[in-house]
Amino acid sequence: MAGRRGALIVLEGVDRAGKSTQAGRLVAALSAAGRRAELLRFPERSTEIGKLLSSYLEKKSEVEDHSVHLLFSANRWEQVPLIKEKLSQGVTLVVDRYAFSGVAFTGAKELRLADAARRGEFGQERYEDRAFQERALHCFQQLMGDETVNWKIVDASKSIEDVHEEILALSEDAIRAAAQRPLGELWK
Ligand code: NYM
Ligand code: MG
Repeated sequence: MAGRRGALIVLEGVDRAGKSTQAGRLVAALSAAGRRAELLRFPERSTEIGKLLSSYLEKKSEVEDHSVHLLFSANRWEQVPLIKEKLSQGVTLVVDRYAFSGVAFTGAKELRLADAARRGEFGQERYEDRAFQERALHCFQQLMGDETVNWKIVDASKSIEDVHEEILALSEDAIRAAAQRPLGELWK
């Protein structure tokens, strides 16, 4: 149908939850079903701001906490014209992290919980330890109280295939619902 806008589908969660795997699977499945769907991710490391963020995350540089928070935000703002254009053209965007990660990961720095020494199977980047991730999860749980955001909670401990089927069904609903509503504003 002409004039139908795309849906903005954001996958959020702590590191190692499987978001990137699921985002890729979702775009492939939507495309196979004849939907126009594209993948975005934040941080988008390819831009100049993204390169600063990548270096910070890889612990190759230090950036003051407030300043790096704003760089993450700027990294989203620089993609907003593209996001709006795609959505209004009817392309559904599957986004691997968005502003909620921005709040949760900065918020995790401000929570002073006891640091657990145990390490899980995280990578080597900044923030990738169990104690930090637990604080980020706590922040995500608080953000899910925001009723202006249409949150759907998916249990990421199930198999890749089961999680995929669940996300795909939720996304089909979201795409249908989005087509009935004009583009709004989401915080960045
Ligand atoms: N991250 C991501 C932030 O701290 N703030 C943000 O605004 C965003 C979008 O970047 N540990 C953190 C969360 C992740 C890290 O993300 C890198 P990824 O998805 O592993 O590339
Ligand atoms: Mg990561």
